Amino acid sequence: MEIIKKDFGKKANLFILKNDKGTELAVSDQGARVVSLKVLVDGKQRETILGFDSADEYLAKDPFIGSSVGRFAGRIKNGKFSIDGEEYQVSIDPETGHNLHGGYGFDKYIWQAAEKKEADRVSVVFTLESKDGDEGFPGNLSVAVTYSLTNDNEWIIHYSATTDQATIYNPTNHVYFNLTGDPSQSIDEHTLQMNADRYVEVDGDVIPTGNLVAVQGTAFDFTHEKKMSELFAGVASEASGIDGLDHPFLLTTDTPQATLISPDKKVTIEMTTDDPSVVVFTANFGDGGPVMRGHKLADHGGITMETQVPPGVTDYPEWGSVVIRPDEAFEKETVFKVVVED
Ligand code: G6D
Repeated sequence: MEIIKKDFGKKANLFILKNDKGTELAVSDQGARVVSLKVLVDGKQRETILGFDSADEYLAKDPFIGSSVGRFAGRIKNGKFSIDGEEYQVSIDPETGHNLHGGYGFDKYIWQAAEKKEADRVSVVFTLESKDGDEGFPGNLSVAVTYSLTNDNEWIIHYSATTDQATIYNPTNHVYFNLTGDPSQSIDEHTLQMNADRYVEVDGDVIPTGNLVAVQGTAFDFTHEKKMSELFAGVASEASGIDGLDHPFLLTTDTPQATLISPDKKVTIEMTTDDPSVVVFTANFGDGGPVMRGHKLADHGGITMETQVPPGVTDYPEWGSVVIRPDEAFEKETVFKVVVED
């Protein structure tokens, strides 16, 4: 296993982690993001995720693709939340009136990076200091996101954080999978299975309504393998009017909690997480997708698995806790295992 470091432009670096199976995971300190995950299929390298070729392109076209998201993944309604009875107002997007992905968030920064080699894995540890008052969030928050690649073809994301004041922290990674390797192909023919018994209903602004809906009998039932084309055909029945998925799913503890299979069935992603939910966003960009690696991104050209506490928890505290305190350690992990058919 090895790590190769390259210039990624804009003072950013690209780290290419290689394992003994010919798998390559490329990550950048710009946004502590994942840029590429290539596996060998029939002796040829196949890309499995969306990404751009330089730091510049991310900043110009879409800084969320593959990035670390923080301090809070998803939307905070009206940018308001409270901790121990004290109310906070964080920055809001003037167009929507809500905070999305922390506002001017972790995806925009160049993080510190340290390479690490161990017997069973190669890793890059990214760290960032978010100051008290950053986008209105309280507390000096020190965060670390470690990406590792193992010889079992596991891409492991480990999160840790400490704070000097009670604050909220709900990070995720915004990877989009497209297992065809071609961003101009939609994910229609991918198959998804999720051990999720309920989803969070959202309104037209993608704000949780407070209803947790049982998936059984709805278009959102992925408890058995289902083609994404079937979801897209059935999604009109859901109240929000969103053309695809942009919803949190509540996971059970049966692992792997999600399985995504390529149209040719040669590549499978198995997701296992400590988090209670996953936000699945099907890149519902219509004609508005960017040009990526020489191709225009198709509508539904990717699918995210944003593991996190469900957004909405700031209004519905019974959904979990995102508060971290000075005397508490914050640790969590998500694993995406790539299984390639021999
Ligand atoms: C997230 O839920 C959101 C989407 O609505 C947003 O467009 C995307 O990030 C960039 O998954």
